Formats: sequence, structure tokens, C-alpha cells
Amino acid sequence: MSRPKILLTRPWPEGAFDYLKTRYDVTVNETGVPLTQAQLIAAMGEYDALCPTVTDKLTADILRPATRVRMIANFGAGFEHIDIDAARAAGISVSNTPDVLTEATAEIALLLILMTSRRASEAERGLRDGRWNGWKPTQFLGQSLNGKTLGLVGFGRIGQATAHKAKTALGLKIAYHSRNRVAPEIEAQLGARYVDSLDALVAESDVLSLHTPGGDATRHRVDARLLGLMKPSAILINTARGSVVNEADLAAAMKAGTIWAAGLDVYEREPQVHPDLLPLDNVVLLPHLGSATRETRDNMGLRAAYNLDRFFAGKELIDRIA
Ligand code: 8YV
Repeated sequence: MSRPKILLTRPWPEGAFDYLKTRYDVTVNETGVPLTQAQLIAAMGEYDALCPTVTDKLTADILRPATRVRMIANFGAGFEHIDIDAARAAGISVSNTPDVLTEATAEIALLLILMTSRRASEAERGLRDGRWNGWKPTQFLGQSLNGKTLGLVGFGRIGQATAHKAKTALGLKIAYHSRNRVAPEIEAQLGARYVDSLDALVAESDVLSLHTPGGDATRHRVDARLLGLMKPSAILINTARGSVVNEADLAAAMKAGTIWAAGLDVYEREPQVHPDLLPLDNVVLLPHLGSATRETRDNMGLRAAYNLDRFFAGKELIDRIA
């Protein structure tokens, strides 16, 4: 029997790619640029499965009932870029890669908390630019974190891992708001306090970290109004999805001194960053590094591959999202 034809829209890390090659007839887009919509539509007729990433926008025009592709194994946990309703309507199965990137993404949240609170980007830029002419008692002063409150918006796997690391490593107190309150044992284990109003959490947080999914339900949840509730000394961290924050409102709030700093790993229109954020010294901007470790990216590829294996074996997917 011929092997299923699989298209990777981007090259994968070696380990996961090697695994895939032993089982499938694999084609890789090696161009370094995302496929166009026309190329994605054509691919839907040529392959048995597609492995997209966050940079592939899979709209209803692409996810049609009569396509050859019957399985989409997304390389990544978030799936805001895939029209899940259209996939369901077209009878196309879709999987993602949760769990394997939890710790790596939580590490990036901690990195941004540290970088913003200690003004690391700004200070390093100063040193490299020759503006550091020796130690002074008042230079590049940041904020201490120990004993302050970290407010988490969304408290799934990554939010909880961030809470654990922030509490144990940095001495932050943990408060959270989410659609569903977690079990009392988890709250006790993480020392996490549930706040039933988002506004109240935002108002009391010294560091506010976003961990909700993207999509219509959370679009621009952080806007001018919400930013206005934050403490002037507060820090906003976003490792979730760019769409959760209204970037224009954030830039305006930063310029007006409404909040003290922001650390972002994700953006509304990646790879573009709102131009008003770029000149701001107290905004740390990372290029969507959440899951960017060798181990994690390999594990993401393997997790996507295991979902493909299940699909082609006629078994239930490990991580079905459609
Ligand atoms: C991934 C992410 O690198 O998995 C996610 O949801 O945000 C990232 O860490 C990206 O999605 C790869 O497709």
C-alpha cells in the first residue's frame, strides 16, 4: 500500500522529521516563506494530510468538504489560525500539540517578567550603545518581584506552570481569573487565589500575565479600559495570542504612563509589531519564542506525527480539536 502523502508547510526539527519520513511520503515547503492561500488550496487537493503552523491561515475557503486532505495535524497548541467550524463542517479532522510546550512557554513568561521588571533590554541596549559609563546607585532601577502579586488571566496548563515557576522561583503571590475555577487541590498546590472578576484581578495585579486562547471570545480583551484599571507601576505580559491585546491601546497606555512596562512574545499581526511599540524602552519585544527550544520543537513535531499515526490507523486522535 502506498504511504500517505503529507505536506509540511515549514521545515521541521530533525528528530520529528526523521520519524515522519519513515512512515509517510513527506513533502516540505523549503522556501522559507509561508504558502499563499492559492498554494494551500492546491495542496488540499494533492495531499492526504497537512501539517501547518501558526503562520498558515486556514480559512473556510481552504477547508472545503471535497478536498483530498482529510487530516490536519497542527504543529502548535494554539489554533486561532484555523477555522475550526469550517473544518468540522467539511469533515476534516484537526489535531494540535498541547502539553509538550507548557514548560517552555511558561519559561518565556518568566523571562519576560524578569526582563521587564529589571529593565534588561533597555539596560543592555544602553551598554551596547556606549551609554553605560560606570555603576551608579540610581541607574536602571527596576522593581523587586518578591511578595508582589502575579495575576494570571486564564489558568490552563501554561498559566498553572507559570504560576508554579513564578511562586517558587520569584516569590510572587498568585491570583487568577479564568472561565472555570480550577479544583481546590490545584489552587492549594499552587497557592493560587481565584478572583471572580477580571477587573478586580487587573486592578490588584503588580504583574498581569495573559494565558487565554486567542479567537473571537478573547479578542482585544486587554484594551484602553482594562489598561486604565491597572496600577501605574504594573507590568503586562503576553505569551498567549497577540489578538488578546489591542496593541494601539497598549502603545497609547505605555506612552501616557498608564502602566509601567510590557513584555510581549506575540502580536496582533505577526510578524508586524505595532510601530508605536517599537521605540518604547519599557516594552520588551520577543519574536514568538514561547516554544522555541530544540527539545520542545522536536516534541511538538512528534506529537503532531503521533496524531497522524492515529488518524491513518483509523484510531481516535490524541489531541482532537475538530
Ligand atoms: C508555536 C505557539 O511555536 O503552539 C503555539 O500555540 O504559540 C507557539 O509556541 C507555534 O504555534 C507554532 O505553530
